[in-house]
Parts: sequence; structure tokens; C-alpha cells
Amino acid sequence: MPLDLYYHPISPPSKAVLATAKYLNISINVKEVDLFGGETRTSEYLKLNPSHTVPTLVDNGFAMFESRAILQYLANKYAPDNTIYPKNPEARAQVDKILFFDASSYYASLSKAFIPILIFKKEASKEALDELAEKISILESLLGEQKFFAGENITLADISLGASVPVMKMFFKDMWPKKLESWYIRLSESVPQLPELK
Ligand SMILES: N[C@@H](CCC(=O)N[C@@H](CS)C(=O)NCC(=O)O)C(=O)O
Repeated sequence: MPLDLYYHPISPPSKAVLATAKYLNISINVKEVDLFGGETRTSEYLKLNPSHTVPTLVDNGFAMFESRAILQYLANKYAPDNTIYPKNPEARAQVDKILFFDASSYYASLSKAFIPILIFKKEASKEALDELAEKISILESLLGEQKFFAGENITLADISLGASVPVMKMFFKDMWPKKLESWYIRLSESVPQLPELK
């Protein structure tokens, strides 16, 4: 039975889940949610995801939200031997480290900078831009000279970041670090469902 993914095409975390499912050949039934029309606030939706966000995954009655936790669930359940989420504790910790940095630090700062532009048609504040610049330089140093963020193989960390990094390039072109360009090209050759870099 396919899994249901409540999704919106503007949402980077939704794209991360869809790209991971496709990469792992997991059959997904995409249910587009009217994000701006209040569809994530209905009592039915809130039972699945009290945080009223997309994405939400429902696997045979089991509902999950928070995209990075969904990625980990998909890999654990449907691709336990795939190097996308390595089993070795140290290797897995590297992936988790990047996923947590992404969620709590990089993507949080990116949202602070781009949401005022996208939703409120205002400029990003200097404080938000400075914060984002620092997070971008941390990303560059985390990647270092590696092919991917956790080493030689594509992992969930790359796909999660890969879903939002094009937004950063689109809104803040002058902050785009060259180092991420070659990583992104490498990544999207293997994960073609990720957004195009513009
Ligand atoms: N940390 C969450 C963030 C999800 C998120 O913020 N989704 C946005 C769209 S990108 C959303 O649904 N916002 C609607 C709301 O917060 O009510 C995840 O990774 O799943």
C-alpha cells in the first residue's frame, strides 16, 4: 500500500521527503495540501500533525511529521542497509549532526531571512542576513573537501540540505558559496527530484 505524503510544492522540507522516497523507490501517494488556504489547520489534519505543517507522512495509519525524522523513519524502515543512513554509530552520528544543524540552525536562519521577503514582501533584516551568512560559512566548513556532507556517500543530510539550498541561492544570490555548487551538481545527478538551482 503506498504511503500518503501531505505535501506542498513550495515547501523545502516536503521536497526532501519526496526526493528521499523516490531515491529509495518507496511508493508514495502525494496529497497536495492547500497551505495558504488553511488546510493544515483542519481538525482532521491536526490529528495527524498538531504542528500544522507540511510535510506529514502517513504509513498505514502511522502518522509522522518533522521532515528529518520522516527521512530517518523511511530509511530505517524501507532501506535499512542503504548507506543513505549508515548503521555504524559514528557514521550515523555524522549524518544526525548535519540533520540537527540543518533543522535547528541553518534552515531556521534561512527561514528568518527569506520568509519576510516571500510572505510579507519586505526586505530581510541585517541581523537575519548576518546570521545566515555565518550559517553558510559553517556549512562550507562542514563540507570541507568531502564529496558529501557526511563523507564519500550521499546521505539523508545531503538530501535535507539539498531541498532548501536552492531557495538560499534564489533569494540571496550574492551569498551563494561556490563550494556548494559542485556538491549540489554531484548530488542532483543522483537525486534528480531535488529542485533546480537557479
Ligand atoms: N521543521 C519542520 C518545518 C515544516 C514547516 O515549517 N513547513 C512549513 C512549509 S515549508 C509549513 O507547513 N508552515 C505552515 C505552518 O507553520 O502553519 C519540518 O522540517 O517538517
